[in-house]
Amino acid sequence: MSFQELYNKHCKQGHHYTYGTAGFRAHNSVLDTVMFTTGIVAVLRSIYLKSKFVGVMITASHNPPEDNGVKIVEPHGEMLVQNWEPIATKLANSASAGFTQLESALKAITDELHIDTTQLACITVARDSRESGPRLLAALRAGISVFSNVKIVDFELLTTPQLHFLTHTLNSSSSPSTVKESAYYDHFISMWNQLTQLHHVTELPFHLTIDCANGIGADKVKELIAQAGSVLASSLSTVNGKTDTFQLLNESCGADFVKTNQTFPANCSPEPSQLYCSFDGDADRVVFYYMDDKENKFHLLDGDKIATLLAKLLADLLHQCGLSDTLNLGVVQTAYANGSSTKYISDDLKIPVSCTKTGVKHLHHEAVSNYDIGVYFEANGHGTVIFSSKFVETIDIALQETSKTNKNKHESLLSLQLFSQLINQTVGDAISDMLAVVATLSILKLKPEDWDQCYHDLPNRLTKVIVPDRSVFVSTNAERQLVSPEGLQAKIDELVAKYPKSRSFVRASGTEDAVRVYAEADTTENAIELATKVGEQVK
Ligand code: NG1
Ligand code: ZN
Repeated sequence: MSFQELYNKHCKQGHHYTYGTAGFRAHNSVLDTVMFTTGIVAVLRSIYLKSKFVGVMITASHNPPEDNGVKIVEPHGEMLVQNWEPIATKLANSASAGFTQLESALKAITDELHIDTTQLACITVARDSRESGPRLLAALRAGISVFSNVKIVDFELLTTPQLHFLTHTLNSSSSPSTVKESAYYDHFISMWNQLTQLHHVTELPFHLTIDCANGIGADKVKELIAQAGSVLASSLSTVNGKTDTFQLLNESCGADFVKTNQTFPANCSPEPSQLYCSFDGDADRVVFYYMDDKENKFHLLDGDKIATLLAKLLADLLHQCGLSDTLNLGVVQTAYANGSSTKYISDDLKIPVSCTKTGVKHLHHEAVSNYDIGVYFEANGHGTVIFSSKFVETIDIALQETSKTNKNKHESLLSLQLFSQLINQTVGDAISDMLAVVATLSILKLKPEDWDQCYHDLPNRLTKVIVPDRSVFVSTNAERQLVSPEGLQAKIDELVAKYPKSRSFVRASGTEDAVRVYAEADTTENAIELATKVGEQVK
């Protein structure tokens, strides 16, 4: 089919698209056009990067089943570089205006970037379990097929982090044609086995129930458990794994539901002191929780608790190797991190902590720029740990120099090395993060209550306000202060001053047409009152 025929078949006019925090996301019915143009963008990006594999993931993560979305993955697994986001937006909105507009926008871009569209493009694609996935994938593939010299690796159903990992693996491999989905399981199971064997972990200190949000993570984590062997198979089980009942996706379950409602998901019968976790719809986020044995209350162990647990283990290991002054470790958070966690990291762990704008691409960037070991998590459970090339070289050299007679140091060095591989460094990954947390708790022999003891969350409230135009809410200082609308920040400051230990901020969501209000304070009543009063100022 010609370019125009493909366009006519898949594109509709009239919708306005924006590349948001997590790519394009909307109701599936308006997404065919943007799938088509995202296919084109991926091809251009691959050619621009000298035929490296560029990934395209079709998912709407924690959003409702009828939504969908698409995001582009860079060759080494990062999110699309920010200066290409306007290109993606431009092509989508040109296509939405008409074929001629799309054609001329494409020409303007290829001319400006000197992209020869006859060169080879290499693309990986995958989708989550949504009903609209196959149709949208067809639109995406049509966009890709506008170009004749393309190699596509279609992984079909994957979690988002699997696609990031496999895209990176393909680009690093000398024989890309041999890279299959199994490379993901082989890698993480091998690291898990080596790390836990080194620490003589023969059983977990709890049973872990995984709520899979009825999403693609269910099939993939089951596959991993089945292949992993007895320690995991005997201590892990899954609920909410109905991937093929589309309307159940994220319904009363999943990481977003648990974090927002601070309660157990559907189909989970909690037992005291056992551990639970929830993935989101595309398994790039995870939060943990448990029920205590005294009051049978729900306790959330969110992204902040994950970050502190991992940062503490890594700091201890660095100390045991005598490398605390050589390799710098830091934690990156957003304004949504609970104030108690920030205080605990800096005052008790004495680890530097920085704050960035919402969206993992910002946290990732900050971690790469500042730290040899950068632990970054959003409070909602989206995050990972990244390790610099200096870290890799330093550990390699130290391992060679440390004779096995210094057994403790050798073990700590090896633990650091294995840990850096057990974490999916390309992007936050519910499965890999879960393995890292479970390994840490098993090595340190911690029960859920022990993990929870490190600090106590300040009571907090996150609400959403629908406004006529969220673009007027412009913030600064890592989104903690508003510069517009004029005068609003002063009113927020006035309200905050009235409550002990309080903090509140307002920002426009990057994924929903709404403004978010966050407040924390000394008591739950005060946090709710503060969020309500700030919310009233926003309307
Ligand atoms: P927005 O809608 O910009 O607040 C939400 C989450 C982010 C991130 C993105 C991407 C909160 C408060 N915000 O962003 O942390 O996960 O979605 O999915 O949780
Ligand atoms: Zn997600």
